[in-house]
Amino acid sequence: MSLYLSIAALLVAQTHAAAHEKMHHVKMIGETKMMSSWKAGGAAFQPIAAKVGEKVMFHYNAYHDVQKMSDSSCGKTGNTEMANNSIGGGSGADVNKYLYTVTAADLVAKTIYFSCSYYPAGSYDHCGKNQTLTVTVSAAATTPASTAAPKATSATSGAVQNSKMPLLLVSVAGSLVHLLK
Ligand SMILES: [Cu+2]
Repeated sequence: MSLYLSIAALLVAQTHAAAHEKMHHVKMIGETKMMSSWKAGGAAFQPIAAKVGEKVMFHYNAYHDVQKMSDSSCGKTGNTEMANNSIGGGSGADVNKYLYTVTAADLVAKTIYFSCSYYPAGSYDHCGKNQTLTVTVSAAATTPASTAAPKATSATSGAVQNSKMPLLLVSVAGSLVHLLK
């Protein structure tokens, strides 16, 4: 029972966190703008601390991609391509934009790593040229019960009212029958 409640609470917390959509912008050390281009050869990227459900935004041109790395090394195998070099959605020179959402599995891993498989694709040359990002993951913020609870409560009470409705009708009908006698 308590396990189910915990899972339910976790789901509510995640839904709530997702609604706020806190965004982390990938940024190089020393960068003063909101974000940096996701690219190689510049300063190292600042590590990001993110909660489950929060998002990490990458902006990059056609010479990069977004790989979720299997570990902190630049190994070429076991990585997952999250976005390729032509997903679009970006602006200006950075034609690509990718939003990564931190997952519950990432919380288990505690720290996740991103890099780029270019150039050329699959060489991971950029990984050795500072195009790496470390994200440390923590649990979604616990929210006051008052913010999340009303929906569940109203849904429950609605169901209860609906189930009581036939009984109410029967008792009203019974009263009418009694009056008519
Ligand atoms: Cu790259």
